[in-house]
Amino acid sequence: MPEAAAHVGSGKVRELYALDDERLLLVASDRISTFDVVLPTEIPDKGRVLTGLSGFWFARTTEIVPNHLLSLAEDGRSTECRRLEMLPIECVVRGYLSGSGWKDYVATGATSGHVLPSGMRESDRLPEPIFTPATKAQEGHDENIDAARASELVGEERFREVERVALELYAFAAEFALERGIIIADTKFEFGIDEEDRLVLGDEALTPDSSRFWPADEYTPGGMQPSFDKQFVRDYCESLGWDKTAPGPELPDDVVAGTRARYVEAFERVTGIPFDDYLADPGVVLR
Ligand code: Q0Z
Repeated sequence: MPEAAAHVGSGKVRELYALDDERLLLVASDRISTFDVVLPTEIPDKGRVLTGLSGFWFARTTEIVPNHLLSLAEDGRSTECRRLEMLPIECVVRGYLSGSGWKDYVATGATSGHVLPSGMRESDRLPEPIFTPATKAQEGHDENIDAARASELVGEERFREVERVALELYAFAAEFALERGIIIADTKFEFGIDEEDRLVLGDEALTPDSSRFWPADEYTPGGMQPSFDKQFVRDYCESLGWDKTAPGPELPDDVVAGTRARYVEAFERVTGIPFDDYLADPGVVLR
């Protein structure tokens, strides 16, 4: 990283630096969060898996929408990107009924204004994918909002554009991943606007941290599905009877190794590229 890069933001597991007025460096750490708490134990190469997967999707979706990626750094965990004016909404697409979508449905029969068929079970596939925007909460959880509220926040024309683009990105990626044995149940995109007023896909995209990845061969609707990547961590934490407040527990070596293997498996299944090839040259995911 250049000496002069100024730190401009921290996420739970990522850091953001300014390279200059037009460029940012997005760095994915090996930290892992579960039940909204960052754990003291890292998962080796997790940040590289997420950065490589995002880069892979960015390279394959440019015909749907331009994105912020300029280059992947040699370290495999850092993305040099264009600085955008980020939209103030989370652009969530759901193909399956889970998480806050399921909660909303149980309470009201709808989520983000989409009235859903009666009798749906947790994790059921939706009749068609739906766009369920949410506010960006500074603290606590994002709140799902309807199209009218999202349109107030970004403008009606921009809302229609992000909805169309987000649904198109999800349809492409969900079909691609399902052919490789992974259900992308839902995903969150973050878009920005460039200096020419064009919509640009930013942040990370279609990773297990911004989406629910489920193993397709274990899909059993009617309850919660195992997470492709984090299930060992969740099961271990549940076995401790931890109250899910910070600080979280240290992870034993076998849970770390099993979780790292699942992240690497997700990378290799989706991309078809051996992870060692990515470590040797991150640019391999862009070709
Ligand atoms: C992304 C975030 C992280 C903390 C701002 N291309 C862009 N242009 C302008 N802003 C952003 C991006 Cl990606 C941007 N975030 C989310 C990431 C640490 C916050 F690594 N915030």
